[in-house]
Amino acid sequence: MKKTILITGGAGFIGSHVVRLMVTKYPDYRIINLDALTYAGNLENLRDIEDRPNYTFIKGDITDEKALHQLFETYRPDGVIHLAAESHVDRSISDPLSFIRTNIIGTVNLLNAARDLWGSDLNGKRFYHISTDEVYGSLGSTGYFTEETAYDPRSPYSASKASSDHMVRAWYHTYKLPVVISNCSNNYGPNQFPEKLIPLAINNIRNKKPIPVYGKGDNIRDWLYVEDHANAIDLIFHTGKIGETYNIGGNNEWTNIALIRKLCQIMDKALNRKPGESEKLITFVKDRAGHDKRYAIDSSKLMNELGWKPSLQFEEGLEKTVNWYLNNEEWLNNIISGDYAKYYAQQY
Ligand code: NAD
Ligand code: TDX
Repeated sequence: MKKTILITGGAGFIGSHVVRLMVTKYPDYRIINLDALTYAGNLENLRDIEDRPNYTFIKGDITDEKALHQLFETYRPDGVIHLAAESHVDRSISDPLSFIRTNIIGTVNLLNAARDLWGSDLNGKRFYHISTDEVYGSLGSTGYFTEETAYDPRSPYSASKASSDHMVRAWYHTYKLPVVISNCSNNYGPNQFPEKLIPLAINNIRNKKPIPVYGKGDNIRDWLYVEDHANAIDLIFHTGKIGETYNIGGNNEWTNIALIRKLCQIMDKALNRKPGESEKLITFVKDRAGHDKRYAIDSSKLMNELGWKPSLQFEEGLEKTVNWYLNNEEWLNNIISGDYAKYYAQQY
């Protein structure tokens, strides 16, 4: 049977990789990409696949309950892969309400729309919610987040994602909606908006501007190449068990300062600069409020039960990412010449 899959947030960073994977790997699926095209949404991310016959883009906002119900009635999706969100921690500190609206209310609207369309006809139906490891809070120097770790979100962003995870589980238990959830660590790769650490640093190094490092640069993140996340999403969507949660991570922990130094080395080479030249741009700035110290994910459930494993070594992934940004300067210049400049001036 031909399936219709609704992907929300497909014009964003991770969503665009998921849309591309689904459209090209499953020509029999009809892929509907619903995205509000906020500052983070960019249809340039999907230019190469936009003419595929199994792909449809719809500009729409998940906070618009009525429009969402109409869309579900019209396209009657069998599956939902929900990525639409406000995703940047620093923006959540200055404007928490937009995170509450999209991440919590938007998610509940989607859950209701799926529940109302599917009713008791749940055969082949699935609602897949994409979430983050930040819901688990902050680790000390040892230990890992597992699927059993208690939720302890610290930022308005992570609290809104934690809340949406709880809503998804509530719809599973209360309305028997066939849900699955995954919580992933920090992603990096092509198409990431340059407010996030890695593309921000690449952009600033390229323009010989200071690289802002929060606090002492000793906070730790676990980095995963975005296509490895997209592959995990494909696997979990098709083979994950209903009602279950899967953690996804790269087993790849870096302090921010060590990561920035590595990036500087790669950029020196790529731009034919003298070794050590880009490192001079490193500038320590005021720490992020409530800055989580360390994230580290235990993905053994996903690896052992579903057979997933990341494909790229970090250095290789970083080089690919640097090359993508340097070869797509127009993409980057279009972003940094718009509202981004205003945002950046307020941040640093
Ligand atoms: P992003 O900010 O790059 O993209 C978000 C997309 O959602 C954009 O295209 C935007 O236009 C769209 N959107 C925002 N509000 C909307 C609304 N109200 N209605 C419809 N569309 C809307 O985000 P990302 O980094 O690609 O993250 C995607 C998802 O993955 C999010 O749910 C995020 O919490 C989760 N996640 C991200 C990471 C990461 O490292 N980036 C890690 C783990 C989980
Ligand atoms: O300029 C910067 N300087 C800096 O030191 C920025 C933008 C960040 N940082 C630090 C803060 C973090 O410790 O780098 C680390 C990474 O920061 P971000 O790229 O903003 O990511 P993070 O806050 O860890 O959250 C990301 O990973 C989990 C995504 O934005 C979330 O959407 C995802 O859920």
